[in-house]
Amino acid sequence: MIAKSFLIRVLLVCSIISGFNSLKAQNAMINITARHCTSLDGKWQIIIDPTGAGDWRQVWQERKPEKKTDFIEYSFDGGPVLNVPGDFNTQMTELKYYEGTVWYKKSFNFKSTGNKRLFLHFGAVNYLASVYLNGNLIGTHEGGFTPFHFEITGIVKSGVNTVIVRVNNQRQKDGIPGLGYDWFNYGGITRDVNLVETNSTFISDYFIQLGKHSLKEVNGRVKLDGMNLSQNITIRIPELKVDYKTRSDGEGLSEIKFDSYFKLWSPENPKLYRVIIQSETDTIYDEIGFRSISTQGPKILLNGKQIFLKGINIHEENPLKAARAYSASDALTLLKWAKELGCNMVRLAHYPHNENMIKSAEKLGIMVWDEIPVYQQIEFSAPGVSEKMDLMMREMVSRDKNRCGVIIWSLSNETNSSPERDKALINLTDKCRKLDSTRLVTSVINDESYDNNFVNVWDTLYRHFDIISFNEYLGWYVPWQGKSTDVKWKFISDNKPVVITEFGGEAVFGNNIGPKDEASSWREEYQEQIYKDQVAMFRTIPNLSGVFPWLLADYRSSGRMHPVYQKGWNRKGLLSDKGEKKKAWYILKSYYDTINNIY
Ligand code: GCB
Repeated sequence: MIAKSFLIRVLLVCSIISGFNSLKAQNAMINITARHCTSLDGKWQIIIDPTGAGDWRQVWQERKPEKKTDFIEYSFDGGPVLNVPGDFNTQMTELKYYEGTVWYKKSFNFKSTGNKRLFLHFGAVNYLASVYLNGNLIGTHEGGFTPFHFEITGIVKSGVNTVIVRVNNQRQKDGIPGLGYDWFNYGGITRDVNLVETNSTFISDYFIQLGKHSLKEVNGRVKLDGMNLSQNITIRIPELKVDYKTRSDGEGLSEIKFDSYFKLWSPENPKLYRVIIQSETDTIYDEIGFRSISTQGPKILLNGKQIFLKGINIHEENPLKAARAYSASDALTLLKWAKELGCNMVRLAHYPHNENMIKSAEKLGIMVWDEIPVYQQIEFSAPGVSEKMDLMMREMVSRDKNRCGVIIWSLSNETNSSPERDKALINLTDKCRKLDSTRLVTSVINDESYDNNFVNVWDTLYRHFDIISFNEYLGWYVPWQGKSTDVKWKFISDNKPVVITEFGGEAVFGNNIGPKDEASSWREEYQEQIYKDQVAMFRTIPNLSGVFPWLLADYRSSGRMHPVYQKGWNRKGLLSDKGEKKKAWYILKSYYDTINNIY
């Protein structure tokens, strides 16, 4: 008896696992802002499942007792509810540090409106998602920070439908990120859920941006999905009197190429145009900006003119709420701070943030560094890892490629040097360039050496990237070996722009106990001195084209365990968790105020 029930459980778990291989999310772009959507945000019922019992009890069947002798050892009814979007950890005290499975349930009413198609779209679920509709698995997705959807045309029924999602945020050795990372592992359905309705043939993808090195030629594409693939396609920009016409081929693909005199997007003039993309069976409205981004030897050029990236790193967390940031108002809280600091760019570390961040940054004139969570200890040679990296890159590019504010795709951060890593990242970089040849592509590395006040940025991987982007913690993890103004540098190439993507140190706002010049006092003065030294050092770096301090605000990270100073927070913020400005804030701000870009 025991053996039999064990076997049934094994079979069930196997069928769930094999589901992961066969029902992957469709990752073509569906631009939900431009479409007829029904939001499934709001209260979802949940079951917390720390042991995974829900898998073999088949929670997705949502069985109810039928006979007097029946009892079912789970139920959504009578249980807790959580808000979607939002992380689960900060919504219930018992989930504070939870890393495991939570089952989510939501019912919706559906009334068929003829010959339409319907998609179930998730902005992001951290980390594994298995999605069931009316008791059947419709698909799975791995990766916590990018959107995915499943078509449910024909499976959705008239009347009440039920979606159940198994969400699991357990760290995976072969996951992306892997087991260790320095941010809080917020789990759950963290971004919006929508039902997206389309016509039977619809515009499934479009890319409308200036071609590389051009200030007036749009070079893009439109893709249709459905049965009626060969159609007349029109791109209109009423403000510019653009009315471009073409036709899609038998595969539903059309190349887009036209000229216009654009007011180019820049931090000083973040101009967006209303663009209408039309086929015979579909119309999409978007707000699109036009700019060019390129490098010329050691310079970064925005619209053909040299620009210095006055950056700041940001995690997707609202420190004032100590929770995952997801809303437009969370985005504005963070981005207005960046603006106040004098930044023209944000590095959205270390994973694609929600679309509110990208869109608000673009409107505020802030350039964006978009990154996938290929972070530190990734198992590059483990089966499936390359495919996961590839998928995340595609999902990021697919979602953000029409956002001109995004100027850099970053494909990894601080991975350990090895032949497997090099092969995987070179491959990924090539694939990314094939998808989008218009932006800069890089990876962040920190394996430079530092001896006798001499920094050697040697990694040959940089040869494959558009910029040399590296992290250095001189004055914090690595003590200075001489005067900051005397640091000497050697780079693997003298003909590429150099960008420092992280530097900084920790300090507790308002702490005034202990010597000012000792790191272990966690005083603001120590962090302030790091910033003074770093700013002085920047003048020694040839081809420096931008800096990104680590980071805007203190953020939660369970590995930061000092009981007095950290309390589960990484304190390298220029702002405290209450939004108070530390002394180092003013050092950076006055440095940025002295840099006058033409823009
Ligand atoms: C780094 C990582 C960043 C960390 C930071 C730190 O190099 O890229 O994710 O959080 O250092 O605070 O140590």
